[in-house]
Amino acid sequence: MAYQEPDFLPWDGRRVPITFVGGYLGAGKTTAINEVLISAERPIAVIVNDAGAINIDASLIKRRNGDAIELTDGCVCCTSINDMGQALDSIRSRPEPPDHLIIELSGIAEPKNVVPWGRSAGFLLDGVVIAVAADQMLNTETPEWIRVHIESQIVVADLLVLTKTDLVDPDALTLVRQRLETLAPGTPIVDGSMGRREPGALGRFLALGGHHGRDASGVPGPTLFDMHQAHTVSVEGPLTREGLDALLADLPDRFPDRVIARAKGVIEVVGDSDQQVLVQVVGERIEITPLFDNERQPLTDLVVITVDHA
Ligand SMILES: Nc1nc2c(ncn2[C@@H]2O[C@H](COP(=O)(O)OP(=O)(O)OP(=O)(O)O)[C@@H](O)[C@H]2O)c(=O)[nH]1
Ligand SMILES: [Mg+2]
Ligand SMILES: [Zn+2]
Repeated sequence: MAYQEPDFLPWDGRRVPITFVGGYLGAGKTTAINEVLISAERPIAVIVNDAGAINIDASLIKRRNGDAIELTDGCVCCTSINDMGQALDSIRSRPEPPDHLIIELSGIAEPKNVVPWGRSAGFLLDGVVIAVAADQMLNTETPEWIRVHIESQIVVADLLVLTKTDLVDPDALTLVRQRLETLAPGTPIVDGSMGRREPGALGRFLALGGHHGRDASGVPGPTLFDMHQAHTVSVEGPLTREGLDALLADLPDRFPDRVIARAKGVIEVVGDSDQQVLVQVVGERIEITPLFDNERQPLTDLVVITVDHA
């Protein structure tokens, strides 16, 4: 049965502003949200939708903030719509409202499908932030249907956050900015990249002042969930660093007819000193980050999201 929204208003009619954060797989949504949480000095609730079977982003956010609700194994804009309703219900049933709610969408979500939730009982839509990875925009190998999807996310944005500008040269960056300006004329663009953040850029996440982004309903949306597949690659016991490198190097061979868009996991590496690492794969880039002892979290298998490049 479809989710039924309650018709009462909690909190004496006070409404909690919602910021949706979208952007393609691996664009840098969680990284930016964590940065916002670090600098915000008020209670912010977060809902994180991870398309794979394990919600690694939620644990990354809980490490910073503690107030994260997980929506795992599906996409809130299509396959897990009821889960979104239930997550909002659980916030709505709290005696005290949070000051703000940030909802990280899955990388394959069409933000225009979820924007109406921002207007449901007890909430108000503050706006839509879209993270855009500069290197992804310049990648000429991205299939057309993914490009169309990324562009339809950009169109609905109230704020565009450029990420990974550290990975591209200045001339290329100018091209990316021009492309964004053409797709979404007048939409503010800030550089939110690691190490290059414009002062105050991410603070704007919590002060968008309403949704003005274009309604993208005229843009045809492919059914993205069908084109992406989430897999779990089991990780047997702690690995040596060489074992981990080999596992990652062999990953593409496990999916012979598909291309890996994203993978992540928290894995124990044994060696001179045992350590947990966060493994992040975006396209061909692999990032392995050792976790400090106080960041230890439950180990996971590797969640891999592949796309059909045919
Ligand atoms: N060089 C560079 N790497 C970045 C930047 N922002 C994010 N990353 C890296 O990109 C990878 C993905 O970042 P996330 O923040 O997890 O991206 P996401 O959009 O939340 O990913 P999904 O939720 O899986 O779609 C991680 O390895 C980050 O460290 C940036 O500005 N520069
Ligand atoms: Mg994320
Ligand atoms: Zn969806």
